Amino acid sequence: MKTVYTDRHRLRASKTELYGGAIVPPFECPERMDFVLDRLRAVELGTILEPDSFGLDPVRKVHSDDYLEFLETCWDEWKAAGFEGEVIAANWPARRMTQRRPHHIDGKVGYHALASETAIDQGTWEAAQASADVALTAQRLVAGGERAAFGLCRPPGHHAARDMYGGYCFLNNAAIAAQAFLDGGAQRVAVLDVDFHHGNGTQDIFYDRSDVLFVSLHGEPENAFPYFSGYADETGQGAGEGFTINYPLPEATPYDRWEEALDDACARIADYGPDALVVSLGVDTFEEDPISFFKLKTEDYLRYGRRLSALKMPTLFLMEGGYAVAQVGINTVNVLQGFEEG
Ligand code: OKP
Ligand code: ZN
Repeated sequence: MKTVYTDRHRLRASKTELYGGAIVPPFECPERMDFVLDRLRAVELGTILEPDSFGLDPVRKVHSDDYLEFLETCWDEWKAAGFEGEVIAANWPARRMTQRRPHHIDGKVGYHALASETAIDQGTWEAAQASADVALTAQRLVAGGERAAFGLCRPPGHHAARDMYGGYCFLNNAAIAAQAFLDGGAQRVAVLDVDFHHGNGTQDIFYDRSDVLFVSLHGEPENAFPYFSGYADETGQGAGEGFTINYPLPEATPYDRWEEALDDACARIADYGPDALVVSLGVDTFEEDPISFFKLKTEDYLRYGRRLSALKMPTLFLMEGGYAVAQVGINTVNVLQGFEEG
């Protein structure tokens, strides 16, 4: 399997994350990619290619213009306002308040943020665009006939909604790639999100549509970020009713229980009969992940990679989360190796 990757992810080098009331070094750090690359090379999974540049046209299909304009200009506006630190949201259009977009950057940040842990630094916008280019380049390989490809995206994407960033995500790589399959002639695309966290952004983007089936296994929202999305009764709306499927799972979920949900998810995906499958591949389901609460072990990633292979669908894997940094490589690549064995 080919991998698409660029060092430009290093431009996202935020130094701050708001965590438990303290400012800490971000869990979502550049070193994560080094471990994945090392493992890809160690097992000789396949060629590692640079992405091509696709520009913003495919991005505009899933994100709003005012949001993209915000991402492009927020760092300069923040500095021009005289703020010393990185861009962090501190104000929200909360319940019963107006949803009008403010002019001052301190207000605009809150308008476009869905959480405050994620700080924006100078290179974030360029890195986010590079990450989308990685996804689109890998998507083109699969659309062009490869059985599977891996987009080693950083920053991740699945929390990014049509007009909101947060949860370490800015552009929704999986949604951009799913839309690119459709625009290339696919009739239906399935997105399977196996990251520990609910892919609220991907759900948001496709919630009222039937041409993308969104299926997610994740920590139950009562107890896990993003807290306000991911319940089993969120099933889509309008033409999209029935095309969102959520499997919220409790604390300490072991592999066998997780695999039951995966089997059900796979059956639903098979029934849908998509032309392509996009996998939001986060490995923060790992038992040693510092911010998550499932109990998957390293060998379990091989097992579910084989399970995904049995779907026999053109498959695009896109990197999402995983914060047990030294094990992110082996766990991620185990899924891809299991898939190739399957
Ligand atoms: C991004 B991705 C944990 C706080 C978590 C944000 C998590 C973002 C995860 N107590 N805050 O889905 O891996
Ligand atoms: Zn996650």
